[in-house]
Amino acid sequence: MITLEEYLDGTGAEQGLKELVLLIAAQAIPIREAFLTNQTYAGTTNQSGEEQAAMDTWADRHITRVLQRSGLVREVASEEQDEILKIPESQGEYAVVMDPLDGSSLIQVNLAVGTIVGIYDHGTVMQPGEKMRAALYMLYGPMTVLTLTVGEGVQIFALDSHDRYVLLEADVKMPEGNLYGSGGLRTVWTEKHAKFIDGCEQDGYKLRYSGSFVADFHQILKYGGIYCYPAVVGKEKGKLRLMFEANPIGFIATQAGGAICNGRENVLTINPEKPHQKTPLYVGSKGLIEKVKGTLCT
Ligand code: FBP
Repeated sequence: MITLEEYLDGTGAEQGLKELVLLIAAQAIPIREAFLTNQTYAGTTNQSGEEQAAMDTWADRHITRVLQRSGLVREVASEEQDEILKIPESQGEYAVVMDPLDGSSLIQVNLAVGTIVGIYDHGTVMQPGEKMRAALYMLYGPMTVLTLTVGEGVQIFALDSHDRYVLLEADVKMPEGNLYGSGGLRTVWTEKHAKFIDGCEQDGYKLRYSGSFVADFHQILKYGGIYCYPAVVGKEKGKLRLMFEANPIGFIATQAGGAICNGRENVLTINPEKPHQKTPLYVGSKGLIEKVKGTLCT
């Protein structure tokens, strides 16, 4: 089986980017080990006012420390840190955005959660998603899976018994499938979003919504369909963060032939104004994203 290193050596990725991807991917091992002793809540809240799980802050501190010491990264922006961390002493040219532990409300019930990462060059995180150099997520499920793009399609790797990433699936293409999931309570959905979901249900789509964006997206990547966290009444910006969640996942979806929008436009073209800004989010099979725009824009 092809290893992650061998795959990266076969791409056009420069040495620094290869090292950074390998370094970040390797953190799945200590993160997995930390679940056992970090089952509670940290007693603090993040910039979005959400209670932080102990694993949110553990993973955030751990990955930030590793990136600081790498000499490869000049800026880090995290869902669990209020401000962008600048590393002026670093010679590196990369900037990293991350959701250190997505789906943290599922940790205590042992369902799949993950780490979402986006990598930019030119040393700043305040760039549209389409400018990313690479994006990845580590999914902690029955297997530890790494889904990666360095701008040359999407590859899925799995950690083997020797803690090496081996290629599980190459050049993944997102099919036009029939799975759907939507966040937000139906009672506060907009009329147009409800109409879109009703249409999916009438067409026999199957509901898949676990409470973990990264786990739900991985199903959509493999089987096709759509994940939605819409604008709702009283929360017109939705819940998920543009820089830490929407952009890295949207970059991967687009590289796999899928698409992402906020109901009107491609999220990856949006210039971020502030690190923790939120966006309504629809990501999935291209045909379904066109249907979303067709429904929400009329
Ligand atoms: P975090 O766990 O990183 O805060 O992510 C947000 C999230 O948990 C997504 O993973 C998930 O899809 C969504 O929020 C669930 O929201 P809700 O509980 O409102 O359905």
